[in-house]
Amino acid sequence: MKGLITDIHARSILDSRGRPTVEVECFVDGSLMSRAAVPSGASTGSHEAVELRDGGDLWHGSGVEKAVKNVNTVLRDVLVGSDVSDQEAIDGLLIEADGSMNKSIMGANAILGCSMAAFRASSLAKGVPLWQNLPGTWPNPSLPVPLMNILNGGAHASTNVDVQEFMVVPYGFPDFDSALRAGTETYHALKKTLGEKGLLGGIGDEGGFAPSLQKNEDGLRLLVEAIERAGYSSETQIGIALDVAASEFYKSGKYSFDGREIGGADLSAIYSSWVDRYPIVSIEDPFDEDDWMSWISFTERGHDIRIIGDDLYVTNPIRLQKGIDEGASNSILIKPNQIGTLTETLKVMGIANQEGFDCIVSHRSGETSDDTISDIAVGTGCGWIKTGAPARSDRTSKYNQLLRISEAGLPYSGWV
Ligand code: 2PG
Ligand code: MG
Repeated sequence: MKGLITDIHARSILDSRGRPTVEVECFVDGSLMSRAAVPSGASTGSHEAVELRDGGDLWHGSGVEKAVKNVNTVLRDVLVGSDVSDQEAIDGLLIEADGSMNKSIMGANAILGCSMAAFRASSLAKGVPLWQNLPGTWPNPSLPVPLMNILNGGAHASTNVDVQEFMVVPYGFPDFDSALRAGTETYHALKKTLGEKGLLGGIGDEGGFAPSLQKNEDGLRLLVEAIERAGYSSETQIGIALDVAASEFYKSGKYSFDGREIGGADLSAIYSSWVDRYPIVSIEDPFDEDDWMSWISFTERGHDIRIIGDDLYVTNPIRLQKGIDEGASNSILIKPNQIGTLTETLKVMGIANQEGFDCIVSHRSGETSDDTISDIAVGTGCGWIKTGAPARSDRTSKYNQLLRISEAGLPYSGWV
């Protein structure tokens, strides 16, 4: 029989923040077929699958030698001999070899590296692009609208800005290429504006600018100014998405926001006033990951925006089901490393689709040049991808892969 996994090999490489991460190679029928690298978060949800780190002195505790060893011993042994095209069986073996509820034994970083490397290998073995090789049934493939994080705060920058991500969303364009260009021109317009205001300092973890601001709302004003300065309409062409990542500033029932300690209802009121006055298309993690009541009552307000659960759902089917049942949001962020295998990631997207939730496929703040998420966003036809600023190779690798895929003539998702 052909198409069998004959070897799996992992090593530790560096991610975009200069921390170790896992890279896995998958060999099929004796030849190297592909490799995949695992990303890593900074504002991680506490309910995510476990990323195994070594602790100790080396790499200040962030080494991944244990995860690498798990791949090169236990996981390699269970995968060798498998049919590389049977992703569900491969992921089933990986889950079984770990045996825990949260992948804490082998490490979600070890497991996801194997899962993605096998997926990439199977596409190569079949000679089809990744986006055409996703297991399952999906809406028609399309080029996703990018959520481009051009102003970084929160855990991704060393500034006073509480909101983690201010993103531009170029939805009003006929194709992906012109949307990407418009978002990128807006990024450069923002740079000019920040320079003129004496606010141009460093860059955050996702390639966006990282100024200190008097108030969080200033970020919204700056983005609208940049959109218009770049020559686009903030009413019909480019909107704004926020990732507040509110778990990062929540403690003992209070949110520490703009220098004040406030409750969920006060924070909701701030968001509502922003939605009324700025072209906001989505807000991610507006509240803490376990502050379900605030999520539910904000969603009940019925704003015509996407309310996206990231730390809330951690790409986990049980938490997503709770959110669906309780009306906690209307959209979910999808990060493969939060759950640990491709099969489970797609399962969560399937549940979301069925329930009318939108899926936004996402990178992590610690990334590599691995661009698998671009193909996942296209192949599932989900319509949205969040993958940072249009700068730094760890971010542009995803945009550049979308440019390559766009040559296949797929439609641009645009406003949906
Ligand atoms: C997020 C992500 C990616 P991190 O919160 O959505 O932007 O950040 O990877 O640090 O969790
Ligand atoms: Mg988030």
